[in-house]
Amino acid sequence: SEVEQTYIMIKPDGVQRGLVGEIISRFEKKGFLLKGLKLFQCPKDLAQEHYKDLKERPFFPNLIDYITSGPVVCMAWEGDGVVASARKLIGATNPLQAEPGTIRGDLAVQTGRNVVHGSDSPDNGKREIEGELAQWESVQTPWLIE
Ligand code: DAT
Ligand code: MG
Repeated sequence: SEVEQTYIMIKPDGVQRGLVGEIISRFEKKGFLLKGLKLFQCPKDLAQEHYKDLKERPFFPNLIDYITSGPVVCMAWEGDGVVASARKLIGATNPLQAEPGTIRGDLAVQTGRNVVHGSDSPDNGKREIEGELAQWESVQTPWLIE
C-alpha cells in the first residue's frame, strides 16, 4: 500500500500573522515529510469546490471570503497515519475548544479564523493534493521509520 498523505493549508490569517514557520515546524518536528509546498492565491471557484460539503451552511459565504482574502500556503505532508495525526496536531475546529499544545489551541481564538486546514480522510487527502508533486527521498526516512 502507498504511503499516506494529507493536505495541510495555512489559511490567510496564518500567513498574515507570520505563523507559517511556526506551523510548518510542528509537522517537521513530529517527523512527517514535506512532499509539496506553494504560496497560492485561491480563486473563488476553487475555494467553493474545496468546501463544497458546507455550501448550505449559513457561514459558507464568510468562509469563502476568508479563504480567498489573501495568499494561503498549500502543503502535502506524508507519513504513516499522517491524516489523523495532523488533525490531532491541528486541534478542534473551534480554537476555544482546541487543547493547549495544538496549533489552533495555541494560536487562534475564533472558528472563522482558525489558521489551518487538514484533510479529514486519506481519500480526501489524495483528492485535495491532486498530483503534481516532486519525486524525492528524504535522508531522514531511515532514521524515522525502521
Ligand atoms: P475543520 O476545518 O476542523 O475540518 P470543518 O471541515 O467542519 O472543520 O469546517 C471547515 C471550516 O469551516 C472550519 O475550519 C471553519 C469553518 N466553519 C466550520 N464550522 C463553522 C461554524 N459553525 N461557524 C463558522 N465557521 C465554521
Ligand atoms: Mg474539514
